Amino acid sequence: MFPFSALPVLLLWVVTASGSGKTACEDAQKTCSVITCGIPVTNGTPGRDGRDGAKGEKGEPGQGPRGLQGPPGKLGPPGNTGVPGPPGAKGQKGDRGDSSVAESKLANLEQELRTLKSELDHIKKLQFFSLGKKSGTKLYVTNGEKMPFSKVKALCAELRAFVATPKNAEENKAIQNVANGVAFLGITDESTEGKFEYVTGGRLAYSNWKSNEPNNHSWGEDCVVLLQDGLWNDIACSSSFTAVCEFPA
Ligand code: FUC
Ligand code: CA
Repeated sequence: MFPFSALPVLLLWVVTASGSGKTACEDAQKTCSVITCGIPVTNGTPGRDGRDGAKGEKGEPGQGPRGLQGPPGKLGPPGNTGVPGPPGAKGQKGDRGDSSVAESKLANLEQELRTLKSELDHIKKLQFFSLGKKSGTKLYVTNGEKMPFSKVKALCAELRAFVATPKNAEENKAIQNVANGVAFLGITDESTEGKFEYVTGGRLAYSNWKSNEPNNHSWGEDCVVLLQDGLWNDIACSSSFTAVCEFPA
């Protein structure tokens, strides 16, 4: 049994005898606010692993040898259409083909057409001369035949002409000279009795009625004839008189 006065010595012994325990206690005093220093004990089992820390920054590329090249990737989508290329070089001259034969035939036809036009023009001049046709005046033609008015109209139409129709005294005289007899004129009142009009349409611009004509004798005179003296008389369209056709100036 130790006396109370011996207690401080005993504590000092315990502290000096601990060795490494004294050092661990002093280290702990640097970080902990309350440390109970005592006799060192055996370490316990390690605690559980802590949670994963935050992800670190990407490291520098490694220094090791480069790996083998991987397999080729998938085929990509088609690209856009490119701009047109420059025109190719001019080809060689082709063989003499059908088109040149056709062109040759066309040239011959064109020459033939020029010849025909020239001949037609010559024939027209001869005919106009023989008929006494003057430039700028209508041409009146007859075959000397007598026929009803409907036939005169049909005959002139067939010749691409009209029934002779004087629009002034000069034309009236020209028809008179050609007809050499009584000739139908292209004038009737078939549409409205008493109202004489051109067969081609329109009211009369000129007339040369014989005195007391038109009289619509026997109530059936819708056509007009040019008498030998140049005067006009209304007459039945069914009667036959000389056919005179008129061609434009
Ligand atoms: C006159 C004419 C008639 C017919 C008759 C014979 O009366 O007006 O149109 O020509 O003569
Ligand atoms: Ca009459």
